[in-house]
Amino acid sequence: MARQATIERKTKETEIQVLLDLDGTGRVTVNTGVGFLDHMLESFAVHGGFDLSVNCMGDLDVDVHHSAEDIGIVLGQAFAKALGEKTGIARYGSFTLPMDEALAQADIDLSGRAYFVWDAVFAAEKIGALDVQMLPEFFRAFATNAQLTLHLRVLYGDNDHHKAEALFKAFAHALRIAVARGGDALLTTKGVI
Ligand SMILES: [Mn+2]
Repeated sequence: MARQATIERKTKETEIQVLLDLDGTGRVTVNTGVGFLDHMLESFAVHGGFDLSVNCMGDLDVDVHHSAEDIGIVLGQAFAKALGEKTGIARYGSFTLPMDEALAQADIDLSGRAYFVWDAVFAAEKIGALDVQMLPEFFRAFATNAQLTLHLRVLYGDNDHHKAEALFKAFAHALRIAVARGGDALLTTKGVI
């Protein structure tokens, strides 16, 4: 069965369309109005092996807060919908990814329970037009709406662009491992995840 989903969400702050295919080939179209966020989401899709289309018309005249958070919400919803019943998936995924001097780590359990742990320090307040404070907000929104346990760490690094990009790529690779299908079993003693 195809593991794909389309979600549209419209509020007074943002209007977002997301198309996600977990078994894609890295076909990516991202237009959020925030260049650095486009760059991160494109990296996420390519490294996750996903097809991804994101369109966001947000109130960027206020700031990037609503757009970044709401994209996290809709992406998380699309992920949960695309993943479906979880039969046969690896469930767990961990990946440590270097980018030059920076090292980032992502650990995932597609547990059905939303939990988010963030351990990262950045030097600047912004990367491009993206407020660094919105990085954990984006990932928290994704984890909450996808109902997954997500731990993200930057172990070390100097350059904020590298640290953020290493995080998105580590997240993508960990997710790719967790959603990989290997059989018909549901990896739980509980009967449901
Ligand atoms: Mn880059």
